[in-house]
Amino acid sequence: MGSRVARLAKPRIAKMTTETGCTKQAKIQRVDSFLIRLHEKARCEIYPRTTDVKRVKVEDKYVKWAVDYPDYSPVVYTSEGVLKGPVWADPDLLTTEANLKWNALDGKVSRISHMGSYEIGKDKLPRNPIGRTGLKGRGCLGRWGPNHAADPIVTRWRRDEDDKKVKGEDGKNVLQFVAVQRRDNHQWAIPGGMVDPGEVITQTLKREFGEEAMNSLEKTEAEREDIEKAINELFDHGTNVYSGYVDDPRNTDNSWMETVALNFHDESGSGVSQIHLHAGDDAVGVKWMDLTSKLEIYASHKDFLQEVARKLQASW
Ligand code: RP5
Repeated sequence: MGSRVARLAKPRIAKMTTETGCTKQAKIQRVDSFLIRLHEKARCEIYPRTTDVKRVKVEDKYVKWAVDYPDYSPVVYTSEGVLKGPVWADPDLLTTEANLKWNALDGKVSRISHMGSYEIGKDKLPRNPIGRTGLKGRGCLGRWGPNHAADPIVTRWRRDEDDKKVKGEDGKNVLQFVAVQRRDNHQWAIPGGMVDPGEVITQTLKREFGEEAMNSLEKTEAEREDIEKAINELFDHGTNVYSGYVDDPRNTDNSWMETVALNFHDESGSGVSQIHLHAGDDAVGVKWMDLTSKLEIYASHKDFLQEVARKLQASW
């Protein structure tokens, strides 16, 4: 697909930050310069975790809702698992009535978007802030509207046997990040996860990193305490990288992923770098991976890593 980019309305990050109870260390700042591409992965033909659910093709020029597209007839799909109504899913608004509070904190569930106020269509369903995806319903996402996640980007400088920083082709030092291999599609990714209702972002970041990159769920209590201590130290100082829409292949016209991505950098190589990595929970692999423009990873994660490389003046 084309590489066109769209600059979006300034996100209402500050409001979101207080409502999700973000702690001081992980304070979110607005990222004005971040460019969001027209979604591409959110228009992938075969819907994830299915073999035969095909999105209707939406050409670049028809992605934006503002462009008239009277013939638009998206395929309708919500997975069986979501329709069974687990705790993390909303009622099915295509078959039942429910009074969900759009663009607001709805009990403990945040239906507030980092992208500003989203529209509600004539069908009374929230509209994806980037535009059409070729699929109506929730797919395999639980929430109508934004589904909030958090992404911990843990980095260190790549070093050689003599402990010297390794340089890339552009003469800049090479950064590495902790990457996990996702169980659902085997793609490499940042070890992020969904924010539970009422949970603060720092809790999500620590929990997901512990479960996916350190396998904390399968450790003894004593080992878990050690992991917790290491994670608490590591996650003490984070810098904001991005907050907003994610070009996730699971997105639909009415449900989409949003994230808050923070960078936890081990400058000296004596902190995180010493942590023993062990894949667990939703991850089947974990490793330190070089940041480079050649990376092929999940959703919009490459964009977040490029931003980290820019901030730390690393090779890309
Ligand atoms: C992506 O999905 C986010 O950036 C985050 O990494 C991830 C959260 O979903 P799960 O890993 O919990 O499936 O959009």
